Amino acid sequence: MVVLAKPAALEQITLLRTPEPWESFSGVPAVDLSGPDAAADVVRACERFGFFSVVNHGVPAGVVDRLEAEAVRFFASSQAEKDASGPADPFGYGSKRIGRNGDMGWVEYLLLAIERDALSKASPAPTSALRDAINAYVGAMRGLARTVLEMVAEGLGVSPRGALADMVTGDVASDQVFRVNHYPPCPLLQGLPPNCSVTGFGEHTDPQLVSILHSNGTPGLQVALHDGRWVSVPPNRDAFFVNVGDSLQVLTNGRLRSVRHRVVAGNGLKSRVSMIYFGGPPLAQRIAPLPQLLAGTPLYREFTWGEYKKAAYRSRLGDNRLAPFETP
Ligand code: GA4
Repeated sequence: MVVLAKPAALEQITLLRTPEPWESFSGVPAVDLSGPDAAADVVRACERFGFFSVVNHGVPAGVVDRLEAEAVRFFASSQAEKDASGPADPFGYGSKRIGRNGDMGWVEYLLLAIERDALSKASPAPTSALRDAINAYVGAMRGLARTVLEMVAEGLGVSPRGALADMVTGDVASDQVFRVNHYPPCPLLQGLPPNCSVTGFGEHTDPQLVSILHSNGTPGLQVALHDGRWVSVPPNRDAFFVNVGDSLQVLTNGRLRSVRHRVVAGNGLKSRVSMIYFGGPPLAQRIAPLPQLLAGTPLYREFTWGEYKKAAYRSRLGDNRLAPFETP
């Protein structure tokens, strides 16, 4: 982090030193979901990084392109039109403010609740074209989340194979969230050193089991490796990126660890647009290390997803939210 005199509009947003181009990380595993070793590859990637991309995922490009185009259209509309869908408390349009506890970023977004396979009534989409595009996209993400979680279970030897996937895409209504982020270039960075970036979305881990991200091929996403080093993730429009979330960390008794990640905004020409599906379980779901994965002592005490979610929404973005749930 650098300390510099900065424009007033950035006062509450942290400036970062951008990794140099050679710090762009070529080691993010790309898992071929259609390959014979996919389950083992998924688990290996989850263990090493808590983060990987998936290719040959079967999601039609049209579903992605359609939502991206609708999202671009929405973010290009007037501020008054966008504000009519806000504030994001908890769902709707938000700008710069993230959560309720003072976190700020150079980002605007739509944060929406999903009920089963469609936008919930608590989160009306600004236009019917956007709503239809989101519903089609979320349907595809549920399928992808199911595949990935089944592979995690298979690769770890958890049975039945659907044990984890059912928590997110099973019969009981689960707690799924969908977010579309827009990171415009930051003109206020002009005049500051060229390797200076502004925080788009501050570092954090995702509380759910799994998150699936797609971006429009613009850089900005960074992940923390297990040794604490931050690296830039090379963008790939044709892939989806999967994050291990805190709940999966607990269920696997820490064998898989949630990945700390963040987004930096630069002063380049292109906006970054990302869309993220967060797969959480039903509120009443008990989260505890799975007996099948418990060789020694449990690292976490049991809690419900509702309990964890409540605690998460009281925390700051960068907090270690699992610490209070660790066993002594
Ligand atoms: C991080 C992952 C998801 O984007 C999110 C975020 C949520 C929000 O934006 O309202 C939180 C954040 C996220 C974790 C801690 C709390 C809640 C902002 C924040 C400071 C939608 C989620 O589920 O948790």
